[in-house]
Amino acid sequence: MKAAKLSRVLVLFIAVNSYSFEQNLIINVDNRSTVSLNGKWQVIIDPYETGYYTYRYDINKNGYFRNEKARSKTDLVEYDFDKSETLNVPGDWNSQQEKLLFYEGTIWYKKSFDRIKKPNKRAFVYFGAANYHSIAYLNGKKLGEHEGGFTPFNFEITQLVQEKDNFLVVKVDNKRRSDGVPTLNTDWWNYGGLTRRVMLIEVPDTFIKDYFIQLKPAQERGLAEGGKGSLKTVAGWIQLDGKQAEQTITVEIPDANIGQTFNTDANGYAEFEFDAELKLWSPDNPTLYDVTIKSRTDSVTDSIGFRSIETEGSKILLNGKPIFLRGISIHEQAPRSNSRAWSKEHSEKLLGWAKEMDCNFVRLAHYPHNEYMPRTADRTGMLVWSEIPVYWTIQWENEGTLENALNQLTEMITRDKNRASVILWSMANETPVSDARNKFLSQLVERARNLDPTRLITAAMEKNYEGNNKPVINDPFGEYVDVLGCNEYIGWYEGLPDRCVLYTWKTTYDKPVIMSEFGGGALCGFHSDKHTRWTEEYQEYLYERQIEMLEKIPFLAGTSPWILTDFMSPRRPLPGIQDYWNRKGLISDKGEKKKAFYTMQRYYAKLKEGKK
Ligand code: GCB
Repeated sequence: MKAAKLSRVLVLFIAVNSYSFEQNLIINVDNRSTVSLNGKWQVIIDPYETGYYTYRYDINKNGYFRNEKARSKTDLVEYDFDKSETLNVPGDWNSQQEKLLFYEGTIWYKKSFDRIKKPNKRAFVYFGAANYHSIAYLNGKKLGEHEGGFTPFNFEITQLVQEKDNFLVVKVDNKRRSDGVPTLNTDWWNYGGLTRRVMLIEVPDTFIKDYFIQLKPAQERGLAEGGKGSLKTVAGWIQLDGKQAEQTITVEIPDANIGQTFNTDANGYAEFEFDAELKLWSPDNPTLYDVTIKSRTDSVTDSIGFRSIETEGSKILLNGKPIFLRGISIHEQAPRSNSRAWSKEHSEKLLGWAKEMDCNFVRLAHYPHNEYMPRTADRTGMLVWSEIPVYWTIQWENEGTLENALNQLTEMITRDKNRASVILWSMANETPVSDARNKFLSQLVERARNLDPTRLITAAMEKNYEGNNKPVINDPFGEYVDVLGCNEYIGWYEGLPDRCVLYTWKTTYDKPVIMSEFGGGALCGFHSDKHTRWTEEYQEYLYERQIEMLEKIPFLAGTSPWILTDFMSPRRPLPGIQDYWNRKGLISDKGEKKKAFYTMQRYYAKLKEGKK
């Protein structure tokens, strides 16, 4: 696997060249030896960053990270974590205190802990995500920084951690930035804080840090005559971290009678390939195998499904057979809550609702969701589109912005590349066409293909017009992707629902198209005639008309309407209707299903029966 090797080189390259981006991500943290640091953390709200800058706006060497205390009655210390209020971790701060609902700035978090030291073990602190920029310190020493609010990162603390009275301080800043990813403008709540779990991970001196185990990608299997090549070859690589780089590794899949041995090289890296008789993973049969990787010093088990995903003309093929993606878009909004989702229960509820609608596919918008989502999708049988927040008007010509986007992409793929559910990596959403944007996005595609040659690449794009009622999908970025996503709001931002049926769609690409967004707003419980905006009847009518239109698009390979549930957005102030919620959910913020939910459910039931 040449591509995998290249990716490893790329990852190492970033690690040495970029101070602020931590690339030594440990994967599959659920199956490691860990200690949770979740729970109450002491916090200091610091809108002026007094704990970081001096009054001359230099970085303060005596910042809050030192966790100082006044030790005598004459001492002047103007903060005290231990007398400060607390916030729950994981959790956004906005939904935990009314005064923080609209807060955008810095909050300092502190957690104290003891740790029993064990010989020959290394320790890491792992953050599931922190939005947006964070700096972590242990016992007064800086561990590192991280930018990007939706991907995990970890820092090694082996040398710094003590048996007693450790204090971990994290400065989290969710100020929006014009050069950020996303940039200043989004249609979702800018939830700040340690939004996902935090834990200590304990590993042996030399440990299995990362691995990639999937069916060999289509292009490498080759097209066997009359078919799509063998679906029996497993291929991948393993990366050790530590001094004992050269080791013998075993990959075991007991339920498939597999036990294969390989040797890692002087960099702790091994590629492998072997044949196996496997029950293929699919939404109808989400078979997962326990895969155990053993080295002399470490052992880690994962639950992995095996399936292929490829395209042929305008069709998407799962395990060599055409599949229509009956999808729904989902934001990481916790069910029946004004907070960001983070737990296994949240993911089970959200994906459970999608199942109830007869979906086999979800678009996880507009950023990588917490790891429970793809894990739950793996278990319950749901195909996944996963994307990075390259949204709307990113600074296309800014090298730092590109580096940041590449890094978020790398972290997303690193974490989820062994999830059978994930079939599509999406590079961007509704970005305005320009040469600079095409160049930026094509570099993301190159990185994604290098890191993961097994999945399809997509992006949610916009349509153009070739004449009256003649939309055409011809975004030049379409050249680079395998599957075209198209967002359209006919009947909501563009005319009234009846307009849909006049449209004849065209594409300039012989590639599958997913209608990655369509929809309209409705306040649950607001009823009137179907021409009254914001009613459930209007939304239902819009969906009916959309479906009529979609059924006539020959190259359509899937749909993921906007959106499963209402979600919070500062761009949606209309009193009595929105109250800072985007109301395009098919399910309300209270968990009630709107009429259009059932419209989609009926459509998908029909498609499923027809096995389109
Ligand atoms: C879009 C965006 C999505 C918005 C949605 C809307 O096109 O991709 O992020 O939330 O429209 O509701 O307007």
